[in-house]
Amino acid sequence: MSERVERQNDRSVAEEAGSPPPQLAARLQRGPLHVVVLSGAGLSAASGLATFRDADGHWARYRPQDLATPEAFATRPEVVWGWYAARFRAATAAAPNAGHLEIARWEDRFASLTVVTQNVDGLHQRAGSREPLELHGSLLRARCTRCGRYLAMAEAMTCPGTPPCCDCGGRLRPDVVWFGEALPYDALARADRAAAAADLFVVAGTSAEVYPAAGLIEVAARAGAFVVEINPRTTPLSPLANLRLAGSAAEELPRLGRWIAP
Ligand code: BV8
Ligand code: ZN
Repeated sequence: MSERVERQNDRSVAEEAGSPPPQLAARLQRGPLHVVVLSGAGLSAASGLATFRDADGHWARYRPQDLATPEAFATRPEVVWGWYAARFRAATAAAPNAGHLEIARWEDRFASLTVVTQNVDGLHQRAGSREPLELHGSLLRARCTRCGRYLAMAEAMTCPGTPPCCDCGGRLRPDVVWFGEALPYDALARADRAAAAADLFVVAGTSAEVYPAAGLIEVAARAGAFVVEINPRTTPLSPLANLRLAGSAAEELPRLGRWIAP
């Protein structure tokens, strides 16, 4: 395994001039890359959307078990629905930032690019990423707990009741994955395969605390991928990073892009 490079903000003169750190340069010389990006709430912070575990994040104000579990929805459906409806309005009012746009620019620039996200805000799609794997579902969709029908969140919010009801009388819920719920099988299987085959694995804006999503970083590192972590703070999986860019994803992703997809 190549040596770990712990980097804070010490930008060498070469880097400032635009050339990549030596370990990354060596990897880039090996030829076409299979690239995987794993994003978390920190990527959308620069778009004005709250993260979960930062000091000003959702979990600083609420307990996850009160809002992001099936039990919470069963006992206080109107509170859970209200929280997701507010986050849906915030997400639709937000705009993709330079980090989302940079990742979208990487489409068709590598042997393969797999965008995997824990985010449910839909900003990758709006930035132009063709098919992000949404491991935790999407705020932009609702589904019926009785007949399983899917509908756009915007439409669901016009249905009667709080939470709104489906035509069949069933209760509608946000189409997101709560704690204790299984991730979508196909998205997770594709993400796992991509991580195991990755040459370059870019982790942007995640605390790496939620599994099985965070486990993808371990899969990639074990398979020999060059791991780049973009986060102003270290995480439990920082030791697996070959390169850490300690800053905002909105700035560090374009900087990384100048090195890997000039
Ligand atoms: C499951 C709903 C099984 C959607 C969320 C193994 C070990 C330990 C625990 C478990 C395990 N396996 C399963 C578990 C239990 C649990 C879990 O992981 N618990 C943890 C907390 C201990 N996992 C589950 O329950 C999962 N389900 O495994 O089911 C199963 C199998 C079969 C059948 C039945 C069941 C489900 C996990 C999904 C839960 N849903 N939310 C929503 O409302 O959004 S979790 C929530 O956390 C969000 O989805 C979010 O995406 C996710 C991860 O958070 P992050 O995105 O990382 O955000 P966070 O705030 O934490 O961090 C932000 C980071 O950004 C910070 O590091 C910060 O420094 C950085 N940052 C800030 N600003 C910037 C920045 N970075 C860059 N630029 C910036 N500007
Ligand atoms: Zn229904």
